[in-house]
Amino acid sequence: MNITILGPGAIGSLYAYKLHQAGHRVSVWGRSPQDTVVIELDGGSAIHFPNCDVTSLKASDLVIVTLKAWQVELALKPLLKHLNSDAILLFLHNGMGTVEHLATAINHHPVLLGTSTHGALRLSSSQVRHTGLGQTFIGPWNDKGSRCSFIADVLDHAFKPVAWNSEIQTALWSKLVINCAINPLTAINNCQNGGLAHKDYQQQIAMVVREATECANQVGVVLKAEEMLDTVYKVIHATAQNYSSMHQDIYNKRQSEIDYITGYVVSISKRYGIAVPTNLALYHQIKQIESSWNQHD
Ligand code: KPL
Repeated sequence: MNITILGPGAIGSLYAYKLHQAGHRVSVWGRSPQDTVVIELDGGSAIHFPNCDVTSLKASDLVIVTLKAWQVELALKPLLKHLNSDAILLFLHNGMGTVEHLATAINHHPVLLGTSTHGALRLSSSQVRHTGLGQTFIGPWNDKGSRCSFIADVLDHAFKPVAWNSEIQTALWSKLVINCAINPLTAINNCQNGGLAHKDYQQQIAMVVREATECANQVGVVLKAEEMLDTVYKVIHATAQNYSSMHQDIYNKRQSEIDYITGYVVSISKRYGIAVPTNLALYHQIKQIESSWNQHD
């Protein structure tokens, strides 16, 4: 397939590399001013990808959006005019709430949403390390998307395990709860995901999970708090060496995805009148860190 990765950060680079290795024609669309982006995964050989190449974009059968949630709307809108109307859009980023903003602009495309628990770390402008083996679920956002389950097989062949999930909202909420529990805490406490296994965080993690799960239940997504807590600890252990994406953003003083992770839960809690004090406190802590840069830099 002709595939464009919009946002070749750590996770985007991982997919670009694996899809290229599986024989697809992959290009990337990133911020680099160069015509080519070089990616080396886990010390393997360097692969050169065309970057910001309109001809490749026009030929794309599949566009995988791996941007930060807050970048999606601004970056994707100007590119839509180049895409064939059959081009499949797969949104594969942390957090929720982005696609709703683009609904009218993208609804004529088959649209898929996905979620992944892989961990990846960018070591330099070209080197990427796969730090945590995870799994990917993709599923339909619209009717045209529901006819594209073959994309799960394509991705699974390149980068196992990928599964089709027609109830993708449940998978997205499940990932959202995981991110609400791990991301702000690792960023605030400057630790790897594994650091959260310490008993000091036990109560806070349990509260975050309980509150976020209640919000999911209110919007009709059935998740059980106890099962979610179990899953959160599994991810903490499986990605113990990983620095969460929010840790990496805050550490490097880059805008985080807090508005689309904890902020999304807070917005749902307001809509339904649910108390989410632990999530709200973490939300404000991250916002405070972010605004402190603007004041001092
Ligand atoms: O999604 C992640 C992230 O860092 O954003 C997890 C699963 C927590 C892995 O680090």
